[in-house]
Amino acid sequence: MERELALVPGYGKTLVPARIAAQFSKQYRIVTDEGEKTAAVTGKYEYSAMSRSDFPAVGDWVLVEPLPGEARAVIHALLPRTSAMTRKEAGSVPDEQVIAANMDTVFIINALNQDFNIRKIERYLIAVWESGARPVVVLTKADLCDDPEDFISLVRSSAPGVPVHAVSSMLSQGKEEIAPYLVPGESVAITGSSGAGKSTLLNWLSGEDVQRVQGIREEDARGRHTTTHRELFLLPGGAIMVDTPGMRELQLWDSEEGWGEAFADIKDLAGKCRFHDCRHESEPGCAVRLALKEGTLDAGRYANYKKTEKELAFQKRKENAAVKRHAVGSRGRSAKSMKDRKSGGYSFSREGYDAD
Ligand SMILES: Nc1nc2c(ncn2[C@@H]2O[C@H](COP(=O)(O)OP(=O)(O)O)[C@@H](O)[C@H]2O)c(=O)[nH]1
Ligand SMILES: [Mg+2]
Ligand SMILES: [Zn+2]
Repeated sequence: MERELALVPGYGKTLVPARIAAQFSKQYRIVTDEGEKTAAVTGKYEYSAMSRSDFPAVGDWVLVEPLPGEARAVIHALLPRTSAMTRKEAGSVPDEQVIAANMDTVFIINALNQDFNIRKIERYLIAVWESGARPVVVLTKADLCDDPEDFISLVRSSAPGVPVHAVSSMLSQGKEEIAPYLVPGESVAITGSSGAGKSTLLNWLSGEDVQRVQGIREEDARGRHTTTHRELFLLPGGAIMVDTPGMRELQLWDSEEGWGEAFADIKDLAGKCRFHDCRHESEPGCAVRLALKEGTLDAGRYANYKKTEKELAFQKRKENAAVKRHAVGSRGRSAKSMKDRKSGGYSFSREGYDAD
Protein backbone atom coordinates (compact mmCIF):
# COMPACT_ATOMS: atom_id res chain seq x y z
CA MET A 1 0.00 0.00 0.00
CA GLU A 2 2.89 2.36 0.72
CA ARG A 3 4.00 2.18 -2.90
CA GLU A 4 0.57 3.26 -4.07
CA LEU A 5 0.26 5.97 -1.47
CA ALA A 6 3.56 7.42 -2.62
CA LEU A 7 1.97 7.97 -6.03
CA VAL A 8 -0.81 10.15 -4.66
CA PRO A 9 0.14 13.79 -5.03
CA GLY A 10 -0.15 15.52 -1.70
CA TYR A 11 -0.10 12.42 0.51
CA GLY A 12 1.39 13.35 3.86
CA LYS A 13 1.14 17.03 2.95
CA THR A 14 -2.40 18.24 2.31
CA LEU A 15 -4.00 14.79 2.29
CA VAL A 16 -4.74 12.80 5.43
CA PRO A 17 -6.33 9.36 5.89
CA ALA A 18 -9.97 9.09 6.95
CA ARG A 19 -12.56 6.34 7.24
CA ILE A 20 -16.11 6.43 5.87
CA ALA A 21 -18.66 6.21 8.69
CA ALA A 22 -21.83 6.77 6.64
CA GLN A 23 -22.96 7.53 3.13
CA PHE A 24 -25.91 9.58 1.95
CA SER A 25 -25.79 9.30 -1.85
CA LYS A 26 -23.01 11.78 -2.64
CA GLN A 27 -22.31 13.05 0.86
CA TYR A 28 -20.20 11.15 3.32
CA ARG A 29 -19.63 11.26 7.04
CA ILE A 30 -15.97 10.55 7.73
CA VAL A 31 -13.82 9.96 10.80
CA THR A 32 -10.43 11.65 10.86
CA ASP A 33 -7.78 12.26 13.51
CA GLU A 34 -9.49 15.60 14.10
CA GLY A 35 -12.92 14.07 14.60
CA GLU A 36 -15.96 13.63 12.37
CA LYS A 37 -16.52 15.66 9.24
CA THR A 38 -18.78 15.67 6.21
CA ALA A 39 -17.13 15.08 2.87
CA ALA A 40 -17.69 14.63 -0.87
CA VAL A 41 -15.44 13.36 -3.66
CA THR A 42 -13.65 15.76 -6.00
CA GLY A 43 -15.05 16.38 -9.47
CA LYS A 44 -12.05 14.58 -10.91
CA TYR A 45 -12.72 11.52 -8.75
CA GLU A 46 -16.35 11.45 -9.81
CA TYR A 47 -15.40 11.77 -13.45
CA SER A 48 -12.90 8.91 -13.41
CA ALA A 49 -15.09 6.50 -11.42
CA MET A 50 -16.30 3.77 -13.75
CA SER A 51 -18.84 1.99 -11.60
CA ARG A 52 -20.69 2.43 -8.37
CA SER A 53 -18.20 0.28 -6.50
CA ASP A 54 -15.43 2.74 -7.39
CA PHE A 55 -17.02 5.24 -5.01
CA PRO A 56 -16.22 5.10 -1.29
CA ALA A 57 -18.51 3.02 0.91
CA VAL A 58 -18.88 2.56 4.66
CA GLY A 59 -15.66 1.14 6.08
CA ASP A 60 -13.50 2.44 3.26
CA TRP A 61 -10.25 4.23 3.92
CA VAL A 62 -9.84 7.37 1.86
CA LEU A 63 -7.38 10.23 1.53
CA VAL A 64 -8.99 13.58 2.21
CA GLU A 65 -8.09 17.22 2.16
CA PRO A 66 -9.62 18.88 5.23
CA LEU A 67 -10.98 22.36 4.50
CA PRO A 68 -9.30 24.73 6.97
CA GLY A 69 -11.62 26.03 9.69
CA GLU A 70 -14.52 23.88 8.49
CA ALA A 71 -16.06 20.57 9.48
CA ARG A 72 -15.80 19.54 5.85
CA ALA A 73 -13.26 17.71 3.72
CA VAL A 74 -12.76 16.70 0.11
CA ILE A 75 -12.14 13.06 -0.79
CA HIS A 76 -9.30 12.65 -3.27
CA ALA A 77 -8.63 8.92 -3.35
CA LEU A 78 -9.90 5.54 -2.25
CA LEU A 79 -7.38 3.17 -0.67
CA PRO A 80 -7.30 -0.52 -1.64
CA ARG A 81 -9.95 -2.67 0.02
CA THR A 82 -8.99 -5.75 2.01
CA SER A 83 -12.57 -7.06 1.77
CA ALA A 84 -15.85 -5.86 0.33
CA MET A 85 -19.35 -7.04 1.11
CA THR A 86 -21.45 -6.20 -1.95
CA ARG A 87 -25.02 -6.27 -3.12
CA LYS A 88 -26.03 -6.52 -6.73
CA GLU A 89 -27.91 -3.53 -8.03
CA ALA A 90 -31.07 -4.13 -9.96
CA GLY A 91 -31.26 -2.48 -13.35
CA SER A 92 -30.58 -3.07 -17.01
CA VAL A 93 -26.83 -2.94 -16.43
CA PRO A 94 -25.94 -4.89 -13.31
CA ASP A 95 -23.80 -2.83 -10.97
CA GLU A 96 -22.65 -3.65 -7.52
CA GLN A 97 -23.01 -1.63 -4.38
CA VAL A 98 -20.48 -2.00 -1.62
CA ILE A 99 -22.27 -2.38 1.71
CA ALA A 100 -19.23 -2.61 3.96
CA ALA A 101 -15.55 -2.43 3.05
CA ASN A 102 -12.47 -3.57 4.94
CA MET A 103 -14.28 -5.83 7.37
CA ASP A 104 -12.28 -8.51 9.19
CA THR A 105 -15.36 -10.37 10.39
CA VAL A 106 -19.03 -10.32 9.39
CA PHE A 107 -21.70 -11.39 11.85
CA ILE A 108 -24.60 -13.04 10.01
CA ILE A 109 -27.54 -12.19 12.24
CA ASN A 110 -30.66 -14.34 12.39
CA ALA A 111 -33.34 -14.27 15.07
CA LEU A 112 -34.31 -17.31 17.13
CA ASN A 113 -38.03 -16.79 16.57
CA GLN A 114 -40.39 -17.48 13.66
CA ASP A 115 -38.04 -15.44 11.44
CA PHE A 116 -35.28 -18.03 11.75
CA ASN A 117 -34.37 -19.12 8.24
CA ILE A 118 -31.49 -21.48 7.53
CA ARG A 119 -31.71 -20.87 3.77
CA LYS A 120 -31.19 -17.17 4.36
CA ILE A 121 -28.16 -17.88 6.52
CA GLU A 122 -26.72 -19.96 3.67
CA ARG A 123 -27.25 -17.10 1.22
CA TYR A 124 -25.58 -14.57 3.50
CA LEU A 125 -22.71 -17.03 3.95
CA ILE A 126 -22.10 -17.05 0.22
CA ALA A 127 -21.86 -13.26 0.20
CA VAL A 128 -19.53 -13.17 3.21
CA TRP A 129 -17.16 -15.81 1.85
CA GLU A 130 -17.10 -13.85 -1.38
CA SER A 131 -16.33 -10.59 0.45
CA GLY A 132 -13.06 -11.87 1.84
CA ALA A 133 -14.11 -11.38 5.46
CA ARG A 134 -14.58 -14.14 8.04
CA PRO A 135 -18.21 -15.21 8.62
CA VAL A 136 -19.64 -15.84 12.09
CA VAL A 137 -23.30 -16.76 12.58
CA VAL A 138 -24.91 -14.96 15.54
CA LEU A 139 -28.40 -16.11 16.49
CA THR A 140 -30.16 -13.31 18.34
CA LYS A 141 -33.24 -13.16 20.57
CA ALA A 142 -32.24 -16.38 22.38
CA ASP A 143 -34.64 -15.30 25.12
CA LEU A 144 -37.51 -16.09 22.73
CA CYS A 145 -36.35 -19.65 22.12
CA ASP A 146 -36.59 -22.72 24.33
CA ASP A 147 -33.95 -24.79 22.57
CA PRO A 148 -31.24 -22.59 21.00
CA GLU A 149 -28.93 -25.63 20.90
CA ASP A 150 -31.13 -27.32 18.27
CA PHE A 151 -30.82 -24.27 16.03
CA ILE A 152 -27.10 -24.05 16.64
CA SER A 153 -26.63 -27.66 15.47
CA LEU A 154 -28.82 -27.02 12.44
CA VAL A 155 -26.64 -24.06 11.44
CA ARG A 156 -23.48 -26.08 12.12
CA SER A 157 -24.57 -28.77 9.69
CA SER A 158 -25.36 -26.18 7.01
CA ALA A 159 -22.26 -24.08 7.59
CA PRO A 160 -19.42 -26.50 8.27
CA GLY A 161 -16.50 -24.83 10.03
CA VAL A 162 -18.32 -21.56 10.63
CA PRO A 163 -18.60 -20.47 14.29
CA VAL A 164 -22.19 -20.22 15.56
CA HIS A 165 -23.33 -18.43 18.72
CA ALA A 166 -26.67 -17.67 20.37
CA VAL A 167 -27.15 -14.41 22.28
CA SER A 168 -29.84 -12.26 23.79
CA SER A 169 -29.21 -8.54 23.54
CA MET A 170 -32.35 -7.99 25.58
CA LEU A 171 -31.16 -10.06 28.56
CA SER A 172 -27.46 -9.36 27.96
CA GLN A 173 -26.63 -13.04 27.50
CA GLY A 174 -23.78 -14.51 25.47
CA LYS A 175 -21.46 -11.51 25.37
CA GLU A 176 -18.50 -13.70 26.34
CA GLU A 177 -19.08 -15.83 23.23
CA ILE A 178 -18.77 -12.96 20.78
CA ALA A 179 -16.16 -10.96 22.70
CA PRO A 180 -13.26 -12.86 21.03
CA TYR A 181 -14.27 -11.41 17.64
CA LEU A 182 -14.24 -7.86 18.95
CA VAL A 183 -10.50 -7.38 18.61
CA PRO A 184 -9.22 -3.81 19.12
CA GLY A 185 -8.59 -2.19 15.74
CA GLU A 186 -10.47 -4.90 13.85
CA SER A 187 -13.74 -4.28 12.02
CA VAL A 188 -16.87 -6.35 12.38
CA ALA A 189 -19.96 -5.83 10.23
CA ILE A 190 -23.41 -7.02 11.26
CA THR A 191 -25.61 -8.18 8.43
CA GLY A 192 -28.96 -9.91 8.18
CA SER A 193 -32.61 -9.23 7.51
CA SER A 194 -34.38 -6.19 8.78
CA GLY A 195 -35.75 -6.82 12.27
CA ALA A 196 -33.20 -9.54 13.09
CA GLY A 197 -31.84 -7.44 15.94
CA LYS A 198 -28.68 -5.92 14.44
CA SER A 199 -29.06 -2.43 15.89
CA THR A 200 -30.08 -3.80 19.29
CA LEU A 201 -26.95 -5.97 19.32
CA LEU A 202 -24.81 -2.96 18.46
CA ASN A 203 -26.38 -0.88 21.24
CA TRP A 204 -25.87 -3.70 23.71
CA LEU A 205 -22.20 -4.13 22.81
CA SER A 206 -21.71 -0.35 22.85
CA GLY A 207 -23.17 -0.05 26.32
CA GLU A 208 -25.35 2.82 25.10
CA ASP A 209 -28.00 3.54 22.48
CA VAL A 210 -25.88 4.57 19.54
CA GLN A 211 -28.19 3.24 16.85
CA ARG A 212 -31.89 3.44 16.23
CA VAL A 213 -33.90 0.30 16.97
CA GLN A 214 -37.08 -0.54 15.04
CA GLY A 215 -40.26 0.58 16.74
CA ILE A 216 -38.48 2.88 19.15
CA ARG A 217 -38.74 6.61 18.51
CA GLU A 218 -35.44 8.41 18.41
CA GLU A 219 -36.90 11.89 18.54
CA ASP A 220 -36.75 14.08 21.61
CA ALA A 221 -39.65 16.08 23.03
CA ARG A 222 -39.14 18.79 20.41
CA GLY A 223 -39.43 16.26 17.60
CA ARG A 224 -35.80 16.60 16.54
CA HIS A 225 -33.57 13.67 15.79
CA THR A 226 -31.29 12.97 18.70
CA THR A 227 -28.74 10.95 16.79
CA THR A 228 -26.84 11.65 13.58
CA HIS A 229 -27.11 8.81 11.13
CA ARG A 230 -24.01 6.71 11.15
CA GLU A 231 -23.13 3.12 10.41
CA LEU A 232 -19.59 2.76 11.74
CA PHE A 233 -19.05 2.78 15.49
CA LEU A 234 -16.15 2.41 17.88
CA LEU A 235 -16.96 -0.14 20.58
CA PRO A 236 -15.71 0.41 24.15
CA GLY A 237 -13.01 -2.27 23.78
CA GLY A 238 -11.54 -0.67 20.63
CA ALA A 239 -13.17 -2.82 17.93
CA ILE A 240 -15.07 -1.12 15.11
CA MET A 241 -18.61 -2.26 14.33
CA VAL A 242 -20.58 -1.51 11.17
CA ASP A 243 -24.37 -1.75 11.21
CA THR A 244 -25.57 -2.51 7.69
CA PRO A 245 -29.11 -1.75 6.53
CA GLY A 246 -31.37 -4.81 6.34
CA MET A 247 -31.39 -6.35 2.90
CA ARG A 248 -34.76 -7.46 1.72
CA GLU A 249 -33.26 -9.88 -0.69
CA LEU A 250 -29.63 -10.69 -0.94
CA GLN A 251 -28.80 -11.06 -4.59
CA LEU A 252 -25.85 -13.10 -5.64
CA TRP A 253 -23.24 -11.44 -7.75
CA ASP A 254 -21.14 -13.86 -9.74
CA SER A 255 -19.92 -15.22 -6.45
CA GLU A 256 -18.71 -18.60 -7.59
CA GLU A 257 -15.92 -18.57 -5.07
CA GLY A 258 -18.18 -17.82 -2.12
CA TRP A 259 -20.79 -20.24 -3.37
CA GLY A 260 -18.25 -23.05 -3.66
CA GLU A 261 -17.07 -22.43 -0.12
CA ALA A 262 -20.55 -22.23 1.33
CA PHE A 263 -21.39 -25.60 -0.21
CA ALA A 264 -17.97 -27.23 0.11
CA ASP A 265 -19.52 -30.45 1.49
CA ILE A 266 -21.70 -30.89 -1.62
CA LYS A 267 -18.76 -30.09 -3.90
CA ASP A 268 -16.78 -32.78 -2.06
CA LEU A 269 -19.59 -35.28 -2.56
CA ALA A 270 -19.87 -34.40 -6.25
CA GLY A 271 -16.16 -35.12 -6.56
CA LYS A 272 -16.93 -38.70 -5.49
CA CYS A 273 -19.55 -39.31 -8.20
CA ARG A 274 -18.48 -41.89 -10.76
CA PHE A 275 -18.83 -39.41 -13.64
CA HIS A 276 -17.03 -36.12 -13.33
CA ASP A 277 -19.87 -34.30 -15.14
CA CYS A 278 -22.55 -36.03 -13.04
CA ARG A 279 -25.76 -33.97 -12.80
CA HIS A 280 -26.87 -36.08 -9.81
CA GLU A 281 -30.08 -37.05 -11.57
CA SER A 282 -30.09 -40.65 -12.77
CA GLU A 283 -26.41 -41.34 -13.33
CA PRO A 284 -25.07 -44.55 -11.77
CA GLY A 285 -22.56 -44.22 -8.93
CA CYS A 286 -23.86 -40.79 -7.86
CA ALA A 287 -22.48 -39.92 -4.41
CA VAL A 288 -24.82 -36.95 -4.01
CA ARG A 289 -28.00 -38.98 -4.51
CA LEU A 290 -26.64 -41.66 -2.20
CA ALA A 291 -26.01 -39.07 0.53
CA LEU A 292 -29.54 -37.68 0.06
CA LYS A 293 -30.97 -41.19 0.33
CA GLU A 294 -28.96 -42.01 3.42
CA GLY A 295 -29.84 -38.67 4.95
CA THR A 296 -26.22 -37.52 5.40
CA LEU A 297 -27.05 -34.65 3.03
CA ASP A 298 -30.12 -32.59 3.91
CA ALA A 299 -32.63 -32.32 1.04
CA GLY A 300 -33.40 -28.66 1.82
CA ARG A 301 -29.75 -27.79 1.75
CA TYR A 302 -29.30 -29.57 -1.58
CA ALA A 303 -32.35 -27.75 -2.99
CA ASN A 304 -30.83 -24.40 -1.97
CA TYR A 305 -27.57 -25.46 -3.62
CA LYS A 306 -29.40 -26.16 -6.88
CA LYS A 307 -31.40 -22.94 -6.65
CA THR A 308 -28.39 -20.72 -6.03
CA GLU A 309 -26.45 -22.55 -8.75
CA LYS A 310 -29.19 -21.61 -11.22
CA GLU A 311 -29.26 -17.99 -10.06
CA LEU A 312 -25.52 -17.80 -10.41
CA ALA A 313 -25.67 -19.08 -13.98
CA PHE A 314 -28.43 -16.58 -14.79
CA GLN A 315 -26.47 -13.76 -13.20
CA LYS A 316 -23.42 -14.69 -15.24
CA ARG A 317 -25.35 -14.63 -18.49
CA LYS A 318 -26.77 -11.23 -17.59
CA GLU A 319 -23.32 -9.90 -16.73
CA ASN A 320 -21.79 -11.21 -19.96
CA ALA A 321 -24.58 -9.63 -21.98
CA ALA A 322 -24.10 -6.30 -20.20
CA VAL A 323 -20.35 -6.36 -20.79
CA LYS A 324 -20.95 -7.03 -24.49
CA ARG A 325 -23.50 -4.21 -24.74
CA HIS A 326 -21.12 -1.74 -23.15
CA ALA A 327 -17.81 -2.91 -24.53
CA VAL A 328 -17.79 -0.03 -27.02
CA GLY A 329 -18.56 2.70 -24.49
CA SER A 330 -15.91 4.19 -22.22
CA ARG A 331 -18.05 3.42 -19.17
CA GLY A 332 -18.16 -0.32 -19.78
CA ARG A 333 -15.54 -1.23 -17.25
CA SER A 334 -17.62 -2.28 -14.30
CA ALA A 335 -17.05 -5.99 -14.83
CA LYS A 336 -13.34 -5.46 -15.16
CA SER A 337 -13.02 -3.41 -12.03
CA MET A 338 -14.84 -6.11 -10.13
CA LYS A 339 -12.40 -8.71 -11.34
CA ASP A 340 -9.61 -6.43 -10.11
CA ARG A 341 -11.13 -6.43 -6.68
CA LYS A 342 -11.42 -10.19 -6.66
CA SER A 343 -7.80 -10.63 -7.52
CA GLY A 344 -7.07 -8.58 -4.41
CA GLY A 345 -6.23 -5.66 -6.65
CA TYR A 346 -7.23 -2.09 -6.57
CA SER A 347 -10.16 -1.08 -8.67
CA PHE A 348 -10.27 2.69 -8.50
CA SER A 349 -8.70 4.12 -11.56
CA ARG A 350 -6.96 7.49 -11.42
CA GLU A 351 -4.15 8.45 -13.72
CA GLY A 352 -0.98 6.83 -12.43
CA TYR A 353 -2.85 5.31 -9.52
CA ASP A 354 -3.91 1.87 -10.62
CA ALA A 355 -2.27 -0.84 -8.56
CA ASP A 356 -2.53 -3.66 -11.06
N1 LIG B 1 -36.84 -10.48 22.72
C1 LIG B 1 -35.83 -9.89 22.09
N2 LIG B 1 -36.09 -8.92 21.18
C2 LIG B 1 -35.06 -8.34 20.54
C3 LIG B 1 -33.71 -8.73 20.79
N3 LIG B 1 -32.91 -7.99 19.99
C4 LIG B 1 -33.74 -7.18 19.28
N4 LIG B 1 -35.02 -7.37 19.60
C5 LIG B 1 -36.20 -6.66 19.04
O1 LIG B 1 -36.30 -6.91 17.65
C6 LIG B 1 -36.78 -5.75 16.95
C7 LIG B 1 -35.83 -5.38 15.82
O2 LIG B 1 -34.58 -5.00 16.36
P1 LIG B 1 -33.52 -4.10 15.57
O3 LIG B 1 -32.29 -4.07 16.39
O4 LIG B 1 -34.10 -2.79 15.20
O5 LIG B 1 -33.31 -4.98 14.25
P2 LIG B 1 -32.47 -4.63 12.93
O6 LIG B 1 -33.45 -4.23 11.89
O7 LIG B 1 -31.78 -5.90 12.55
O8 LIG B 1 -31.49 -3.55 13.27
C8 LIG B 1 -36.90 -4.65 18.00
O9 LIG B 1 -38.25 -4.57 18.38
C9 LIG B 1 -36.04 -5.16 19.14
O10 LIG B 1 -36.46 -4.68 20.38
C10 LIG B 1 -33.47 -9.76 21.79
O11 LIG B 1 -32.33 -10.17 22.08
N5 LIG B 1 -34.57 -10.30 22.38
MG1 LIG C 1 -31.18 -1.69 12.37
ZN1 LIG D 1 -23.67 -37.26 -8.85
